[in-house]
Amino acid sequence: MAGQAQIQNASPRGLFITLEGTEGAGKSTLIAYLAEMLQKQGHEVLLLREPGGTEAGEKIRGILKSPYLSEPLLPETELLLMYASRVQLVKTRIIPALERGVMVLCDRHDLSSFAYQGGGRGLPLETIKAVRRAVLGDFRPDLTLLLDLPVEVGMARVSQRGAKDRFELEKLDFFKRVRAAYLEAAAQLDYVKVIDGAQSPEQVRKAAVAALESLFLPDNAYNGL
Ligand code: Z5A
Repeated sequence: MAGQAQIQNASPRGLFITLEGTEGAGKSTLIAYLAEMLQKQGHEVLLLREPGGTEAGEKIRGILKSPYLSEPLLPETELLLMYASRVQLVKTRIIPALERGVMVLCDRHDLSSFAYQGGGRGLPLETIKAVRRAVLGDFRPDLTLLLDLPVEVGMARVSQRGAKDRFELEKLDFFKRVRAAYLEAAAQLDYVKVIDGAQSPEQVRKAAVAALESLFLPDNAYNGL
């Protein structure tokens, strides 16, 4: 961490930074590094994950990840549970923290729904956008780091883990559709920065820090948030 550029936020409002990617992309690894870096630089940091992060959200996470449901969850049910968890987190944790100047880092957010429930499960994007608009309005991250890598590489990284959850039991094709949907969405959203997640951890960290620094460049649309 020596020699790291100082991430300065001139505004009293905090920044909302989210990490996205398919399984084993390295989100949890990177988010822990970024949280520590920002804390060492004197920022107050709130580390969250989706689905989850609140009492209700963690219970919803349990339902969503359980491989033991005797009746399959409909894609629509899955989508609404994701947004139920998300809106609870955004309104009770994220927005109040941003208003206090806290740097909020979240492992997955909205883009996951477009990738998994849209690309993976095949729900129409208009349905997802309508749910999003209804509960979150215009709220969105200041920066999303999408760790992109071939799904086989991510799967190989996590292959030694024990019992699989409901998502991890999906086939390769599902995750390929998820990856494609992520990249398609990223191409249309200027706050999403795609990082090659197949690089070494050190290279991934450098690219992520550069993206954070770019939030504060004078010509950046989000400068001075
Ligand atoms: N989901 C959804 O469908 N819709 C939604 O709206 C939301 C979520 C919000 C949550 O799973 C599931 O919910 C998720 C999508 C769905 N399911 N899937 N798949 P989760 O939170 O339990 O799991 P995850 O988000 O997929 O996390 P993960 O599998 O642990 O991946 P990761 O956090 O990106 O990876 P990691 O733990 O940082 O790294 C994995 C391993 O690779 C680990 O051993 C590291 O040491 C190693 N690693 C990390 N970086 C590198 C590099 N650069 N090189 C080599 N090795 C590395």
